Amino acid sequence: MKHDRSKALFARAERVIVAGVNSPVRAFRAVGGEPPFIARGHGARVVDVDGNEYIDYVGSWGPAILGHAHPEVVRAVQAAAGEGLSFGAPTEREVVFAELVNQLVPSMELMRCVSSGTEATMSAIRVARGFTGRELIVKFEGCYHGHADHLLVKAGSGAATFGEPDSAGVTSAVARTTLTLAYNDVAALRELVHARGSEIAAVIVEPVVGNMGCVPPEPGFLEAIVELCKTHGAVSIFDEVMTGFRLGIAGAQGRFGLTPDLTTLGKIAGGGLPLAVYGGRRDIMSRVAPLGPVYQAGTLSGNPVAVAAGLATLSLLEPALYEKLEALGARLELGLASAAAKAGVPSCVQRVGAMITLFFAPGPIRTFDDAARQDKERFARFHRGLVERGVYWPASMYEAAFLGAAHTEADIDRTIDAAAQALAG
Ligand code: HOZ
Repeated sequence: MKHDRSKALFARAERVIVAGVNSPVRAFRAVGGEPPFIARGHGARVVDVDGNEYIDYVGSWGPAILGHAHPEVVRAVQAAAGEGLSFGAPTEREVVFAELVNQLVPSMELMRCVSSGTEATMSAIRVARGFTGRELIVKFEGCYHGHADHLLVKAGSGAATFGEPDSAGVTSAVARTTLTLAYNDVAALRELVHARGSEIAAVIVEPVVGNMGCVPPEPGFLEAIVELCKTHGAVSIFDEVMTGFRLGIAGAQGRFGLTPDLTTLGKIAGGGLPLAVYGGRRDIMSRVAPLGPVYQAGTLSGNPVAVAAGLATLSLLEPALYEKLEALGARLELGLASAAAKAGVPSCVQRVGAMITLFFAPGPIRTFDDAARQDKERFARFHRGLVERGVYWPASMYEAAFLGAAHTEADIDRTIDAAAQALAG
């Protein structure tokens, strides 16, 4: 595979963009080598500027559930763009979009559109604090909720990838208001909430973690969060930026039959454009300005082109899609597990629906500490082996891979072959 044009672009990029990329894991520093620069994507494939084609399991880190450049989404975006890019005023499509989100995720009685997952989680925390009049928030180690200061504490994703789970630049006063616990540790959660429940504004969680690899909740964990928050007057927040519309049409909360107080959505909700949503209980969301004193605003919030992409995407989601993703996911899970076993690599595969991770450590992986025990070098070799064989896989052992509607059984089988070779190498 030739990468001349990517290499030249990366050299130019490094001179003017931090590490040559606009989001850390894209730099490939955790896996060695340099990132291919993507020229275009169609369906389940991306093509780099040197003409190399890859089966894509990054899927823009989640949004691309329908595959890249889905014609109906592209048409909707083009039509909306032709009518004007941004007005900073309400538009009809925002209403239709919010009504659809409410219909698909009924816990979101009242909501606000923002432009990124970070904004959604940051705003959800603020409204939880404004509603309860309390300061503390509880998060779980290895969960990543965007890069707002109070959420960059024991964070997963790129923060964990580069050994900075507690980012520099976050004041100790802010960090002290975030209490952290191990994911899946119901006993510790119970103990903390019993001791300090009257100070806790919110408990925020990725209902299935994607930002330390794919880590499912154990039975009773999410239930305990919702229940304990209810009992102690705190706000439960399901951060479904990654899981929303991915693990089912009603996200993780639909899959597990739970009703959090607040939910954050992004990625698929925006169909590939910058759009995210936070919302939930009417009494809580009624604290947001101008109904209440919690301020949040944005020039590009509910941007008409982004809403058009989100609306077109959500309108195309149907039960058959999730059945297909489940079947493809099971095929990939089985194939990766048996390839790793044949190669004698200590590992385990964890999957929930269309989110999957091959961990380079024996399972089960239940917590961030488990995920951190992986063989980093082996993962890096595996990643390079996949990319060389035309499989575009997340460049961090802390990021889940994603399947989409455009993947085929033949893609999965090719990926398993590539993985078997990469694991043997
Ligand atoms: N933190 C994002 C995934 N969990 C990565 C975003 C990106 O690099 O685009």
